[in-house]
Amino acid sequence: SGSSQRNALALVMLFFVVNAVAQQVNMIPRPAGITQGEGYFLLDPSAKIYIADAAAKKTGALLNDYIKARYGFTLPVQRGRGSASGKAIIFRIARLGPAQIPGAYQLQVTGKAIRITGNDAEGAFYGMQSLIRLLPFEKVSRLPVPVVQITDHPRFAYRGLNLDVSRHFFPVSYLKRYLDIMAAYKMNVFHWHLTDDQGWRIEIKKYPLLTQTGAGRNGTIRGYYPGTGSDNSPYRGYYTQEEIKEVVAYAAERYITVIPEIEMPGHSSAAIAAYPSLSCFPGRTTMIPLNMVALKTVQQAQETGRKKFVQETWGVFDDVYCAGKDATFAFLQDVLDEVLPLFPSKYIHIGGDECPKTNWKQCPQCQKRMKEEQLKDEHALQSYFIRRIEKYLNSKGRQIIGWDEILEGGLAPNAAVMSWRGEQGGIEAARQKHTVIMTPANFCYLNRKGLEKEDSLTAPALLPIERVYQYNPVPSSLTPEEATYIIGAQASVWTEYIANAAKLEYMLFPRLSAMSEVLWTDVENKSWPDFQKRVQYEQKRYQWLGLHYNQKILSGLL
Ligand code: TNX
Repeated sequence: SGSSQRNALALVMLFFVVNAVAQQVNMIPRPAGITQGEGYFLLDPSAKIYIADAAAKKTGALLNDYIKARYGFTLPVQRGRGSASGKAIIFRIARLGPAQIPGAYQLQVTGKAIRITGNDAEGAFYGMQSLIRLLPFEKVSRLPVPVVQITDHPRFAYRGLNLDVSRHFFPVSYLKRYLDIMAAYKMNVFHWHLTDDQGWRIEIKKYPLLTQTGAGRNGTIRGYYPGTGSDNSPYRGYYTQEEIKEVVAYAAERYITVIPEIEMPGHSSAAIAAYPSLSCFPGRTTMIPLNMVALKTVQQAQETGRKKFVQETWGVFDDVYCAGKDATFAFLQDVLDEVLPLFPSKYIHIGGDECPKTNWKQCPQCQKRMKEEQLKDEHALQSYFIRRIEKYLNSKGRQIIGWDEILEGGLAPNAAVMSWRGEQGGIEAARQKHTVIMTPANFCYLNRKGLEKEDSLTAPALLPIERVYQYNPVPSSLTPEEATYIIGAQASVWTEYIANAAKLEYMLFPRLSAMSEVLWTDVENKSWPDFQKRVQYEQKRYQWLGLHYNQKILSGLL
């Protein structure tokens, strides 16, 4: 009969799916311990999700959301520890081992039940993410989950990824996807680069021009953005405070902390375009790097009679916040007063990188400040600037992160350092007993090209996937005591040449898969040859999730 033929067909298909399972325990980042058994748990709509501990409730719901979105059915969710009869996925929270590492979990799959035990709520979440990795890349209604026992924990507490939304803007809908991607790779800090020379992207109610003027660029410079998708057209975008809250809440459900970056004293052209009095020289045209495009920008500015403008070219600009005026600090404190309630993070990133001292050298008010404060040079003035902001943020119960330039002229007393110009800044900060996050450009900057021959215009320096994979955020020159100051590392992606989500993902993958293992997996469990095999399989996952990726990097590994 037709129905028995269909049954037979279903069995044959199941056989193929189940056979595929044999190689399917293919985890990135690689877990601390993994033992694969025989057979599988058949996940179908008859299974139930049990929440033994209320703290795992949202995680259970997120698993259900995933199953619904990818396979089209949902499971009943109830409180409790599961029943003897029937298929069960059980979420528990229980102390795992003496080390009590935040985020540790166990995932146990038997023929009858799937048990996810988190050391804490985030551990249960990572156990759920690992379970998702065991599900097939095919829309079926009976999902064979291989029998396996996984015991796992993260290596670092800070597992970061940034996004530069100033050079190019990414809407909230995409940020949610970005956060989902991060969660799938067990990353837990989203560093949101919200302000820069080419755009101010966060609504500040007290200073409406920051977004009215600072969130747009004219796009009149012909042909300067080849390959970025935004050639020659006006460009605008910012997040309302409501949208920011939405992103922070979405991240929190995925155990991701959002750290905002408000850049100072440099990279501040967009703010200065909105409020020229923030500059040492409000009446002067912003100086820009000397190349043809820059000259055009100056001409254009002169023609329109405007002295200050949101930058249309990439680079480092001389017009920075004036360190001599108290009004600069009043402005920044007002801005931070609106930023803090939106972001519950312990840390606030205040930038501090690439601040030319050209204006400060010529500015009478800056020179006066230096005399009064007995600052020996402009680096000391920058240090004064950062310390003053630090003091303000500390008084509000927060701590600052700054790029490694904040070491110059003396580190603010409680500052954490993000080391980007290599590892030296991080090493020095750790020796001074300051918290460090490593993101050295030559290992962690995924906006750099992944292959010698790139298909699209991309930052010129080369960062091959093997170098990303082999990166160890704890430099061997540190003593074990000093090494405790390295709380983690970050993959960074700057968007000068990344105008849309497809390009962004193409730059991230497969190298972000490698980076996730740098952040999560203990050194002794890492293996480049083994990773090369797993990342080939990962390709199917990229396709299943609709992620763009650089296929040539993967074929280059074969
Ligand atoms: C340097 S990384 C910068 C960014 C650029 C990046 C890539 C850092 C602290 N500063 O402003 O986007 O290089 O060009």
